[in-house]
Amino acid sequence: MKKQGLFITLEGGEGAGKSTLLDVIADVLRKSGNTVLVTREPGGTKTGEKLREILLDKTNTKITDDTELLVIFAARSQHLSEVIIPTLKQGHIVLCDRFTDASYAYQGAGRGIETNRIKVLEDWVQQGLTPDLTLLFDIDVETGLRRAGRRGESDRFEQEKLDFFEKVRQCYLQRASSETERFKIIHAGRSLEEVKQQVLTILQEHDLC
Ligand code: Z5A
Repeated sequence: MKKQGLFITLEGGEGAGKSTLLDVIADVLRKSGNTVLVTREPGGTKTGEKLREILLDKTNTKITDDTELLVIFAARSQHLSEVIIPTLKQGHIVLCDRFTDASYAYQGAGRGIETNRIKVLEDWVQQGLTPDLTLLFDIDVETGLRRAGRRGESDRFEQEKLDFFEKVRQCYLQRASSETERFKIIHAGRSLEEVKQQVLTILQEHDLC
């Protein structure tokens, strides 16, 4: 696919502060004259949001790991066709809360699905399209879960044990160390002001503000 826009993704474990920073980043980018589409995964389309409800519903106790992965990629396929690719083709910025790195971290490392099976779906659905920049909000698992817990009721993923989230974190860090150009790590355990400053520095380094 030929694209002219910029595809930025935000990744990280529970309570890392992605959603909090999403609006801040969009604001900064818009003030610098960019047109920005803010979206999320799973979700981002009418169909995708319905699939998200199924995925996060903690009463769905019988969803198998493979079903979970396939539903996530079904939502992603719709999201790419309906929203992400057309927006990039218009030359705009797509700012997406989670994308395929999350599938490797949660379904791969967390659930134990083989990486090459995820890669097959990635190649099929994305046809070579990958994020240009990924901000990884890294936080120690216990602090992140404590923060997320303050929001109230937990979803199906948040029912998992500490060990699951530790595997997710290590997978993200490992992916970041193998793709240092694309990934920028944010030390998300720090104060909100410090986290914002780290993000602004990265955006400046990329001539985005
Ligand atoms: N998932 C998957 O398994 N595979 C995939 O391929 C994809 C997703 C795409 C939904 O994602 C779930 O989907 C997710 C993985 C799975 N698992 N879960 N759970 P989500 O992104 O919508 O939900 P989330 O990961 O649970 O996001 P989150 O817990 O909301 O994290 P966050 O957005 O990074 O955190 P936040 O809401 O911005 O902040 C949490 C709290 O901390 C909040 O009260 C803030 O005010 C506070 N906060 C934020 N920053 C700070 C600082 N710096 N200091 C102090 N307090 C702070």
